[in-house]
Amino acid sequence: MKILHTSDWHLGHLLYNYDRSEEQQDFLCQLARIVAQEQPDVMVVSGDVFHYSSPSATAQRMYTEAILDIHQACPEMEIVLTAGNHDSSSKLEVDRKLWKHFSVHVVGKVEGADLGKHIIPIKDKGFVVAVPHVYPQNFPLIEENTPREERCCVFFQHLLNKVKEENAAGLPVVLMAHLAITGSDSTGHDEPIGGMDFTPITALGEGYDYLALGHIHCPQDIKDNTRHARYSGTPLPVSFDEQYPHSITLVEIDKQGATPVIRTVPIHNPKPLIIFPSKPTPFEEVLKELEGFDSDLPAYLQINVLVKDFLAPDCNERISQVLKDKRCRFCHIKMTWEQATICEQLPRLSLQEMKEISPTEIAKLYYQEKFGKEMDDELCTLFNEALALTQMDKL
Ligand SMILES: [Mn+2]
Repeated sequence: MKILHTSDWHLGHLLYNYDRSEEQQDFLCQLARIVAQEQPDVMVVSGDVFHYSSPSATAQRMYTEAILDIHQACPEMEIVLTAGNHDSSSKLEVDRKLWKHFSVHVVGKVEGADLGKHIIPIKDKGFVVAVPHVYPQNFPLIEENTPREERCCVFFQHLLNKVKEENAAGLPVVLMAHLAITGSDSTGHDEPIGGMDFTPITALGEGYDYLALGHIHCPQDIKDNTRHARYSGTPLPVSFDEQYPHSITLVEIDKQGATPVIRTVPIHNPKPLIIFPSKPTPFEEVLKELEGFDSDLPAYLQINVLVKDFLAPDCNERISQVLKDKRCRFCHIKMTWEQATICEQLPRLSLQEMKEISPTEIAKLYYQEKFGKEMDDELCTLFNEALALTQMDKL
């Protein structure tokens, strides 16, 4: 079985309010060309098809037309799409029945009553077990009295047991999931408040030949002695932190139990996300260097500024002025302080120590760190007055 594995398209994503349909459309065309050339048996999209749970009409049209084009590029190929945490699981399923006519299987929701929808036979080649994103507390109850924290594990193993019954011929099995696996590299990833939930790979059960993962944007193989798992990563960067090559993954599995042969096909981004300059640089120098920036490159720019005391209030306009005849787009300024700030210093204090010193002491520490001298009496008095006012508010 030959599998094209991709995920995290984030269609409709706006980067600092800039519309990205052009490069997203470009990626989808590249994908259709890869499909035409490779003729896979199945294409799996492991979640985060859209960036917003209510995608714009443009994003939805782009999706529909692209899936039809991809289907045309290889009519024999099955397509399996699952919902990620960014997608609306029910909206993705709206056209579920319609898509079946084009060999497209959309799995948005997990419902305890219909487990059959997660198991998709790929002609006489193999099986795909498609699991969309599910919050750990929301896995359905399969066996009576299963504690909540074990329901994920029971659910995955139940599906894999079910596929085993159907798979008398011993064909390869691909499992799809959209979650963060313990031990995966999530550097630069947007973490939700309260941190990311990590699931050990063992919780996803046994009985598959390849685990096609989505959610983590950095492409990577998951190291495990007995299992073969991979994040295909984003085909296009979603943030400036994704400074690594982007690709889709092709997997070939001869037979059940065989080691999958994995390779990647790079995706070219016509509008790269560039951190400029590569190292934090004082603002006036940045402006000079920007003058020499390639006028024809339609890149998005994060401006990397080294700040001594403060940034002038007109710095955004001055950058825009320098870039006005160029094709690149200014997104934002990333500031790096020349001196370590209190944020880097204070973690040395434990929570208990923080509680024991007064707000004025913390302010003095901050001032000392930031400006390299002691806070003067006048500033101390002002600070105490402001503090007294906020405390009166609390009463
Ligand atoms: Mn994602």
